[in-house]
Amino acid sequence: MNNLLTNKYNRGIKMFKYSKKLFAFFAVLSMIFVVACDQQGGKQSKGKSKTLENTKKRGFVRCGVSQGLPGFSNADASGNWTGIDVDVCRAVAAATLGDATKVKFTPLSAKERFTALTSGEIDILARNTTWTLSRDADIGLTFVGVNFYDGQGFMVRKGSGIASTSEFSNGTSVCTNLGTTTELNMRDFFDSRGISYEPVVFEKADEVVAAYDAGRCDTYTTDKSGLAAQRTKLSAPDDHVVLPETISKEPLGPVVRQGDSIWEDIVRWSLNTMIEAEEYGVNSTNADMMKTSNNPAIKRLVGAEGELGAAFGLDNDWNYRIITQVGNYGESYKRNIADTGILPDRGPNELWTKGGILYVPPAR
Ligand SMILES: N[C@@H](CCC(=O)N[C@@H](CS)C(=O)NCC(=O)O)C(=O)O
Repeated sequence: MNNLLTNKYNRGIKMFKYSKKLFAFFAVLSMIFVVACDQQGGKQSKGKSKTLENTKKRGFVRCGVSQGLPGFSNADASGNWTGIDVDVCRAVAAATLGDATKVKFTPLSAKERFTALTSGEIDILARNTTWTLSRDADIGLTFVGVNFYDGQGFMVRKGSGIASTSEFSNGTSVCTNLGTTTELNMRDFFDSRGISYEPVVFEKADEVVAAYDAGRCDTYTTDKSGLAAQRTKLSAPDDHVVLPETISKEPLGPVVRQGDSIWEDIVRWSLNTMIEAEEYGVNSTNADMMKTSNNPAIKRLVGAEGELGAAFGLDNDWNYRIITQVGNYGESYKRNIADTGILPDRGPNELWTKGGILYVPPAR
């Protein structure tokens, strides 16, 4: 009996010693973990971003754009890119490299665009891309905001006599782009109405335009901004009309790879700066003067107050450079979309203070 007790006692002591060691082991492990996490946190807040470091080393921002969509991203005969999507990349170049011209644009089809970003060929995708749940969540991508609120529509020949999508009949042939939300919405639209249709789908937008122009389909469907832009490329633009219905929501915005939250923030706040600058009436010509404004929100926007760049590892003039070199959102919209006759009316892309839905969190 005594022996039994002694044995039990000895085992108890052993267990106690063992669990003390185990406890010490886990305590040390969790301390290492805490320190590591803390360093990670420290690194993040000091603005260490691999993408930013590589961009600085390389000397230019790598930006994926469309293969040519007037108003959004379009190259002229000498290879100069313009458009509101182009301006997002220029804003990031102004913020990070001090020069809005330091951007390499890679034209991508709708099908190619996401792989170009996830494979590391580009660091920003600014290509009239719709923010959807599956794109945002499933494929290693993160949408940083919206630079154009759009919706899908249909264009027809005026001679067809069709004035509304309710007049589409069985067997309607529809031209559109491969790898787009457009394709999916088109299917939902016709299927839910029980109308049979014939998709005529191409990878390149120019092939879609050419097919529609040549009469290979009854209607052309894409984002309404896309229809307005592509209409200018048709042989007789005035012979075509965009139907009034909008069949989907297409919030278009820049996208980055998942996993570099500082780079994500830089792109997000570069876009936000352009929008907030318009809200506060700060533009490319008055930004200098605004440095002495008595409104602290304006002073922060032009780098005269606060230290907003520090969180990204940027200097304090990052936002001032965006505004002076690229302009505010309104200037970009006017230059690229309104003055070019694509969509003179801002519609939902007006500021929230003027009846639109453009609303960004405050820069403070
Ligand atoms: N917003 C839609 C459609 C994007 C899209 O690729 N649209 C075509 C038709 S407007 C286009 O951009 N074409 C220009 C090009 O491919 O260069 C999406 O994200 O899927």
